[in-house]
Amino acid sequence: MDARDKPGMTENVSKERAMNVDIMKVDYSTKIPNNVNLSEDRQVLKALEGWHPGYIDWWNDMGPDGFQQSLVYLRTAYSVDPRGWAKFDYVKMPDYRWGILLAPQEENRVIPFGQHYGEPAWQEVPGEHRAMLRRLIVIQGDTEPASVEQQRHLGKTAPSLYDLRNLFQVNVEEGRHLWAMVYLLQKYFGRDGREEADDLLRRRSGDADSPRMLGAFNEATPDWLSFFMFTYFTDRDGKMQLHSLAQSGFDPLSRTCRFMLTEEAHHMFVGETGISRVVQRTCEAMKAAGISDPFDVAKVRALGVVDLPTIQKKLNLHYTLSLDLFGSEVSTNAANAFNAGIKGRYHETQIKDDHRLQNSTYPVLKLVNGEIKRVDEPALTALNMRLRDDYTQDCIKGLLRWNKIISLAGYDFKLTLPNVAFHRQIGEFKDIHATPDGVLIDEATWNKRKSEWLPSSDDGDFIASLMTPVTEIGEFASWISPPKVGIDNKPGDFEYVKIET
Ligand code: BYC
Repeated sequence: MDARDKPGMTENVSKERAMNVDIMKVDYSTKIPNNVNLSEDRQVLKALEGWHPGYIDWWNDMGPDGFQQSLVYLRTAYSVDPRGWAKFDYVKMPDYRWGILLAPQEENRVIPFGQHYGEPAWQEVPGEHRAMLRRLIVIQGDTEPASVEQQRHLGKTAPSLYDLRNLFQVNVEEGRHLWAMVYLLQKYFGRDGREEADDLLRRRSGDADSPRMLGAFNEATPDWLSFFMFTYFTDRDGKMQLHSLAQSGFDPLSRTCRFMLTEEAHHMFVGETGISRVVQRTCEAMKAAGISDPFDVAKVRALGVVDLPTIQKKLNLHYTLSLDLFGSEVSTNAANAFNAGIKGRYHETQIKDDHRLQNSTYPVLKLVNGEIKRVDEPALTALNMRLRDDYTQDCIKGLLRWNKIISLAGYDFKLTLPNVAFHRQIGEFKDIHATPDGVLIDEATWNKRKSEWLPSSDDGDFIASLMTPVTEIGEFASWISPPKVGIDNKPGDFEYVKIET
């Protein structure tokens, strides 16, 4: 069906879209919108059309629980021009135009790192790196539907229509990111790729027999505070990994990831502003009630807001689950992917070095004689650690904003990132226990004290008790402030989701 047949697609939108078809070649005339000339690529079109019904079945089974017939004010990508690429309109989620959109091809692009440094970027899969490339694309693809599965029940407890809409926006775009990886698998990896694409619809987050591939994507997202933490911390791992893959010598992967990053920014915005709004509301409620001690958890909770120590515990959990997503600090997989020209560093082209890393070192945090120390390792094998360090730097920005809200409210409380040795399941610190300050402790102490640092079941029960849905237009739950600005600059009383009755 043509996009213009969709409800609310105005003539202006169609005209603008037509112009962009010229510039950026986005074709909405096929069932699968795309800017990769799918209508000329019969074999891939057939493979994707064959995969489509399974995707829709997956969406119906594992996508948002309920609300499938509601009209949601969603943005849809109509172009890949960073200056203007999306249009907002009411769409029923199953009618969302999931498409294949690659950033424009850079003329004469060369491989920016590794043993092929300076050679022309590949437009086809290099035979010797096929298996490695496929594995990374499959891992990337696997995370996208996993997050939708993790979040599927959250619509039932949304704190407002604004938040409900943001959840669904994130969900449909993660679905599109799955399409992006499936396109690469089906176009460039033949039969293996088609099988992998089918398996992406078969695995399920948290399933005992067929789980998703990476740890954090099998964890529950039990409530909206977790959702905001996930979109802040785990989507930010997505940002870092997509940046690294956007450097890839395999040009179609690079172009796909570049466009995905455009969409990803909103997901992290949802997380950052979501946590800001929770912190803001808590501080306002404490102030209004004359509470001067933010650690007086019982008194704060009685106000119907989330106390700051519990916010810290949630942060500890989601940050450390996300750190695990970077793999081991010292990794030959990472070195091989870099050498091969498949996966680069964050902002690779802006780094001033030889981009081959044959002789350089990088300081890695390791356990040496029972102490956490920085040890120089070959930079090539330390690439996961380096990316994780870049990630931590990026995470800190949000904490500065949240802490500013707390200090402006007059409270002596600081949210902090825990030490990287705390609560780890992957890498150098997976077999030890440490406090959030990085002090090594034995198992008995860990078991006794862990509920001081990570959400306990009581904390979970309290947060769950706050999660009553608010669906009145312009209203918000007691535990979260309204946003400063609306989506697409809409006013506070805008009906972001027209819930079917
Ligand atoms: N859980 O050498 P190692 C996103 C495995 S998020 C389970 O230490 P490597 C998104 C590893 O696979 C971004 N297994 O690490 C966010 C390997 O297994 P094999 C997703 C793990 O390979 C929110 C073994 O341990 N994209 O987009 O250098 C919403 C030894 O591995 C884990 C990517 O991750 C784990 N946490 O790096 C929606 C990019 N960590 O091969 C979406 C693609 C490691 O021995 N993936 N293992 O069986 C990669 O670049 C790499 O695979 C990793 C691991 C960074 C994940």
